[in-house]
Amino acid sequence: MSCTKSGNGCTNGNGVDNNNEDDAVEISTETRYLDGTVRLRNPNIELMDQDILYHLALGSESHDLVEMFGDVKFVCMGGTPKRMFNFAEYIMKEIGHKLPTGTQLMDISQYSYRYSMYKVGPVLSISHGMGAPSIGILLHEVIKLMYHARCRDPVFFRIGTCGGIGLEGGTVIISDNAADGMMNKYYQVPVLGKLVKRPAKLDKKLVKELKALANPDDPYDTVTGTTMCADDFYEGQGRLDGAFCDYSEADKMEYLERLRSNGIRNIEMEATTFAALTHHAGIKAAIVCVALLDRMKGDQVCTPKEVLTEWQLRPQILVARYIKRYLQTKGRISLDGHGSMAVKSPRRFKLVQQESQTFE
Ligand code: R2B
Ligand code: URA
Repeated sequence: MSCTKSGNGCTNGNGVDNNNEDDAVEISTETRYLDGTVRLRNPNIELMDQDILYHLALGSESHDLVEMFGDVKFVCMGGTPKRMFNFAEYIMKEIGHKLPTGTQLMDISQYSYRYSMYKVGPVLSISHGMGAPSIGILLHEVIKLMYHARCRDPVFFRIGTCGGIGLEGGTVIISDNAADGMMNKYYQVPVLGKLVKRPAKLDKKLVKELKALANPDDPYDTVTGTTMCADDFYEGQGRLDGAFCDYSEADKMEYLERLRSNGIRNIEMEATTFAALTHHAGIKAAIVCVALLDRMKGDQVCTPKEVLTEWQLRPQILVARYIKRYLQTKGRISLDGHGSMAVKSPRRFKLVQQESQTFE
């Protein structure tokens, strides 16, 4: 592989530019080597003699990450392990990927007991849990995984659920922007006692491509719009049914109307973190969610389970169309030669598994 690893290209990432409406993520030499492999914006990693991806139960010296993950092109994330297992099975059928006889899908991160990860040819399907801290930790480790595995120009998707704003349950929303509960289009996180703000930007070209894949015959609407990311399901989303509520229904409706008039079409809990960290890493990314209810009409999720299960397939269907179309145009609907558990050092392999297993 022709990738050079000299230079660090590290930036502090403090600058925020809300007005730049570039269509695509900037893929610069800071975040890419010439061959398209991921370049980390952290000079420390290549100086370490091993990098333990603790919450994934993987390590750069215990596992042969190039052999295991080098062919990954799409990383799909969603909240729950079950949904992401189902997605792995679904995408396997869609892209015609065959498992060797006598084998089955395995949760690669099972010994972490934190996230679940399945690999189906060029697709990784990973659960991210709920909220910014959970998806943030995962993104740090998955971006490093892309680097160690020398994946080329990977594309990330979040396949999720949300509350719609003036959109009925079952509607699919492709996020073209992400904003927090104060309508700031950035993700902010305290680092060394200072608030670091990172622009929460999504790839507008990818949004258009996804929207174009919505089929007029789909028995539901697919729309684009700004997604609000809350740090809480109840008060943070203006619900009246949490354990606490110090505002009236009129206050709630006034807030939701304000969101709606600012182009916000749905509320969930990971959009700004996902958009900001992928953007900072120069990774093309998109968020596709299904609304479980219209928040203008209520707060409780009371749609029957079977209906919710069908609705949750809808973002998966759209993302699968994108992946299939990509693989068809590249003439590789299924790839061989990568993907089984490849141990580099049995001693370190055992240690990484034990460490991930033992500690909280
Ligand atoms: C959507 O659903 C979850 C809360 O129920 C949260 O992870 C999200 O973004
Ligand atoms: N997930 C959320 O975060 N909010 C909702 O209203 C529904 C799903």
